Amino acid sequence: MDIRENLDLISREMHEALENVGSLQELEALKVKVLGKKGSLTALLRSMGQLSPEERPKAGQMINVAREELTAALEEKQQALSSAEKEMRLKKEAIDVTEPRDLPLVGTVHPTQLVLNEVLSCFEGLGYEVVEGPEVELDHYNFELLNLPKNHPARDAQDTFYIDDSIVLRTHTSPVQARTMLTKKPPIRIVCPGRVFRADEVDATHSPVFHQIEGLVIDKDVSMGDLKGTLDAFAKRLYGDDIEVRFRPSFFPFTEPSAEVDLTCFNCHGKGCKMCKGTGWIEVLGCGMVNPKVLEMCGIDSSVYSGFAFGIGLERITMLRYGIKDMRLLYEGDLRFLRQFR
Ligand code: 2NL
Repeated sequence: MDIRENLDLISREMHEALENVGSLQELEALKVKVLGKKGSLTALLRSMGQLSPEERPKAGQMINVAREELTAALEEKQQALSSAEKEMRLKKEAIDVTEPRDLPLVGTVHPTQLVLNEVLSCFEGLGYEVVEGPEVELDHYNFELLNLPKNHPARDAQDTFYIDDSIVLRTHTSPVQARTMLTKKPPIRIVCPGRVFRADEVDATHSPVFHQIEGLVIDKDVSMGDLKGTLDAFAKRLYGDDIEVRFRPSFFPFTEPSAEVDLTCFNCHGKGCKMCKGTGWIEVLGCGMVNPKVLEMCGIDSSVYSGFAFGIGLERITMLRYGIKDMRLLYEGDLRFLRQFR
């Protein structure tokens, strides 16, 4: 067989084999079989030594042309295979962005925080500043400056968590106001929200940890009328324009006179229902004119200045606002409860 026939045979065989090659691996094997060191075309090239010197250039040229043609065919197949493989991989890895999925978990604002935000923005609108202070307090700020002398029942160990003789967990946020009076000159208009602690049992209306918002205004000529007008604005802003406030005389050591404040029952609007126990009124806070003794102990001249103060139980007004019957729901973190406040 001469070179021409051999080349045609090798070429035909390779083209046939190429048709059936299905992977890059198979293609590589075919390449080795034809063009490799022991490949058929390489063998043909080696056999040229048996030809006469006159025949060699022609044969060499033919083999080279064939080699180029076969290499190009292999190359072309390789391109086709690798782009097919890439396409397959892309198809397999494609993400269907329209596929339905579980909704992401989104948190909600706690009802106590919702009500706190409302109360704070109401008082901020009236020109008050929000002030916070430490939860662990000196007896001096928590009791002494507020006219709660050493033998007062509110200081009994059963109500107060003592850290030691002179340090307590604050039982109200009043020490924040006392600290402000000691460091700032009047006029003072502040609201002090925060956690407070009392050695109480846990039940539907009590918790040893709860939240208060206290307010304090000190200026010249501050009157009980200013206090009533302020709380009236607060009540209407939070519960609606048809809500009224009612003062009942009361007693606190840090205010004189003192009052407990009722609002028109927002459930029955004054008609009388289960929520207000038939009275048409709901008690929401305590207040009064700051006791001159307290002003003096906090460095404010009570012959020049007067002031009012009030204390709101945040959990209580939150429960009233949303009709929550058991305070424990506010602390337990049950998602079925919390998710209702979207
Ligand atoms: C209540 C009663 C009240 C105050 C808190 C206060 C603070 C200073 C001076 C005078 Cl620094 N008073 N705070 C006054 C009256 C009542 O809270 O039953 N809260 C739930």
